[in-house]
Amino acid sequence: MSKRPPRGAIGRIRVAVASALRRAEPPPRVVDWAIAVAVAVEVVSGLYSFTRGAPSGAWVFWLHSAVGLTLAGLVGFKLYRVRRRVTARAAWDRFTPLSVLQAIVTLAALGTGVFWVLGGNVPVLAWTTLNLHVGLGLLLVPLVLWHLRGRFHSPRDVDLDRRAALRTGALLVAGTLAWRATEAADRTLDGATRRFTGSKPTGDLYETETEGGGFPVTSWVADDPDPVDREAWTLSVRGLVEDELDLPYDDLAGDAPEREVEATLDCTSGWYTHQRWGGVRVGDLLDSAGASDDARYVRFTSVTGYRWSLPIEEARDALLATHVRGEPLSHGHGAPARLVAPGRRGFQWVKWVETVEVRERGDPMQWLVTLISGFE
Ligand SMILES: Nc1nc2c(c(=O)[nH]1)N[C@H]1C(S)=C(S)[C@@H](COP(=O)(O)O)O[C@H]1N2
Ligand SMILES: [Mo]
Repeated sequence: MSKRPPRGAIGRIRVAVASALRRAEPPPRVVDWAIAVAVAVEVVSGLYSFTRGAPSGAWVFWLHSAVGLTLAGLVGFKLYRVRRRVTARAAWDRFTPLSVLQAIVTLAALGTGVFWVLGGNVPVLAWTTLNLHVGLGLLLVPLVLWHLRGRFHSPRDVDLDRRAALRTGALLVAGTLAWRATEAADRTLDGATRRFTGSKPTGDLYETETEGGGFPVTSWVADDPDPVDREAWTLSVRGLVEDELDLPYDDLAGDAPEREVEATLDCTSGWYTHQRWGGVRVGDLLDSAGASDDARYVRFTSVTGYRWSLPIEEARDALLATHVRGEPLSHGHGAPARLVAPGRRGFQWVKWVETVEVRERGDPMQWLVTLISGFE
């Protein structure tokens, strides 16, 4: 190949950019390992973020954004480095198709994340772009593991000297600055209506699916019971209590709810709604039943089996809601009663609650049960 001297201003800029990029690029194996680590951080922080609904958890979302944009830079370097191995068919080996697929999924995961943050949403069937982002991110786990099987270099071979470490650190700084820039861009484009969780206010997200209080009815996967008959239903309070209770609807709600609270329902599909909820304070229920001193957790179980548990102090302040905006709950929103757990994400707000159980331990199986609830 012959190298011609660059001509004109554009040529000179191109050369300057190329040489700056060359100076910024960490060594290949450092890039590869940094990608693996960044993907791991993204998957863990992304999943962990599902459990953060109060502003004290905002750092998880910041970390996820900054590392995500750093990953974009790393992937850029990597794709540039291997471009010839992909474009020349003769250079393909049996792992190349998988690598190409991995590159596509990675770019799609990053792209949907950034698109969402900038206010975009193109729903596909029941999926928001945020759901799609989560799905693509999770798909990366098996792909990266498989890729490591085919292209593994021991971390001991990684030439992470001072300079490589500085370059990698500089990329992280660039990723963080890029994240600040997307936040600023979002404020101008979208008026910063997103919560720190990334969720957007409802109304326009799912115009067709609103019912009752004017916010979406969302059920996790296949949980879709028949309407619960208020007259036949009772709320059972069980477990570590002096007196087990079976409360009919009228004892719970009477003519008007005992207590009203304002709380934000924030679904991991990416929407939130701030509502006034009416019902009974769970602490009052526990006091009527006489919760034991050994009690540490309270578990709320739906007629469908879907369930969640909260540490007892938090549970006491939660609400078993029968009303929203002064109206009895609609079926879709969990009538006769649903959990309102301020500071928790929507999937933890169990609908159609029929049992409240006072327990000594938490319930690790609840994670699995919520995922598969409704598939019988
Ligand atoms: N029993 C049961 N409770 C549930 C769900 C479910 O599928 N089954 N979905 C959860 C999810 S993911 C969310 S976001 C909220 C949605 O509440 P809404 O339908 O009133 O908006 O309910 C939660 N409670
Ligand atoms: Mo949700």
